[in-house]
Amino acid sequence: MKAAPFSLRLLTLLSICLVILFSCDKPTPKDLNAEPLIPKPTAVIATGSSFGIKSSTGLYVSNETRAAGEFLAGMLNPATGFNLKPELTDAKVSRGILLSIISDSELGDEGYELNIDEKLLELSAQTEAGLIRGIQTIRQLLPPEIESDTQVEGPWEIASGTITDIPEFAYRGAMLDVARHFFSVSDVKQFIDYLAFFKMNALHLHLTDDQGWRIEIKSWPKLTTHGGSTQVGGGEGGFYTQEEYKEIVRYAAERHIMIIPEIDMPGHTNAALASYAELNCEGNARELYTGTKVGFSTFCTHKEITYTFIDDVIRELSAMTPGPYIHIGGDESHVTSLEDYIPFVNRVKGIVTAHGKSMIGWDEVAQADLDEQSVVQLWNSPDFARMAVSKGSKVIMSPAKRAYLDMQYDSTTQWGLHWAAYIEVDDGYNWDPELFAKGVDKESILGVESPLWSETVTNMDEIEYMIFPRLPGYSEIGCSGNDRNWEEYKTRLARLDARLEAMEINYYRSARVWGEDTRMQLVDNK
Ligand code: IFG
Repeated sequence: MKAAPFSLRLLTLLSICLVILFSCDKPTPKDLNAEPLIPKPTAVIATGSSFGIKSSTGLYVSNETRAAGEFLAGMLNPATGFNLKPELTDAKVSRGILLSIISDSELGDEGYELNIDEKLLELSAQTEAGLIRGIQTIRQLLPPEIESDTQVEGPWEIASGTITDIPEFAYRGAMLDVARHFFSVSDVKQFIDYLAFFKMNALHLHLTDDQGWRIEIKSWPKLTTHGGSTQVGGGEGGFYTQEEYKEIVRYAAERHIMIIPEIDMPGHTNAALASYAELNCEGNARELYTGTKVGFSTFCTHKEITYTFIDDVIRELSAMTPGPYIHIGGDESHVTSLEDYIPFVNRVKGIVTAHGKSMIGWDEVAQADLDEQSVVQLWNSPDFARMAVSKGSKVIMSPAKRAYLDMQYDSTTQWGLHWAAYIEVDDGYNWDPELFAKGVDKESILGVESPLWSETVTNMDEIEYMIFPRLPGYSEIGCSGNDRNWEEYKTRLARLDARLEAMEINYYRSARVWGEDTRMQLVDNK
């Protein structure tokens, strides 16, 4: 058969190249409303197309948004293999990624707006914190492969449309008990990363208890050299030097997460009482304790040295804690008489405010003289929470039977306790902070915190098992208030599994979320 003339073959070849060229550049249609974002944003409008991030994509910032730009580039570059760098510009940007600070009082301190079309992805907020929250949404809008530390194939496409997102509660946190079992700085940083992913803004570190004192206090060194030398079960324990604590604070601040250090007192103080004989009423140092009982220890509230000690501790801690709060514990002081407990808390509150901080305490502290600066953390007694509200204090909602991450999912869970309740994933989600305690209404609620106590939790795998998949639900409660329902949320949570697996998270594959059958399927697929 006669070959087609050269010009026709050339024309055919050219048109094929053009088709390929344009088709690979044609943005993939995507539905922003179908993305399984957690927490659910306040408002999402999908426009059906997508924005593709490429090695050539410009990342444009101002002086105010440069740090957020660095953070975004740091999040994108490892998996994409791109070398995105924030570029200062005050020119009008019509293509690429643009981070802007705008004034829009609607957005408040942490709200943001994402405007995404085929050419431009613009993230705007009033503050850097708002930009950081929006960057977590960009992360969630990218495929799970974005979590890889090493380069993987793209494409890296983000569904187009607009997202406006304003968190409901000002305080959205979790607590890590590093006293019963000690966790390394890198474990704490990993925990912070998980909080940041879900737009939480507070990490409460339970630094001291009967079993361990975990923060170096230079004026009382034996607190850590002796009091930090063991833990539940008798292991070697550990502690954070002040430099290590400052590194944790820095790492958290980069993600706009405030650190709230807790020195639990007058109860839960055996580690300090074992370190310094003079802190004990009878003047003898106690033995170190590696069990899991509570309520058997107390500072000597009658001795002046106790308050000198507390002042030294709060002074050193406040100096390296930029956040507004110091948590003074106050829980389960079963061997401190109420007539001693109340003046003790009042005096410690005075010490905390003298060092420029506001006091948070577990709900028992509501029995003392509070003010509108003080914050009470409801864990066990709605009555105490109502007492706090009557004294003008705000309340952080951490009801043990709904929000304690150390509660077992059910009777078969290998780790955790169940004195308050078994908390399956839906139990942890199906409650409203503003309806939980009568008389503790929305305007009295500062926010929500889910504590992880570590009597039975010893490493990151076990931490992950207990917090995933419940932590995402607490972030949604904190961000979305009561505009939620389990049946809808469950479908988004179920789709988080690919992301959790990409992050190599050891999560509990709850049948409440993934059902029994898919569980079997998973086994078959392996
Ligand atoms: N209650 C104690 C914690 C811890 C916890 C375990 C509070 C405020 C039980 N106090 O919760 O120290 O032991 O679930």
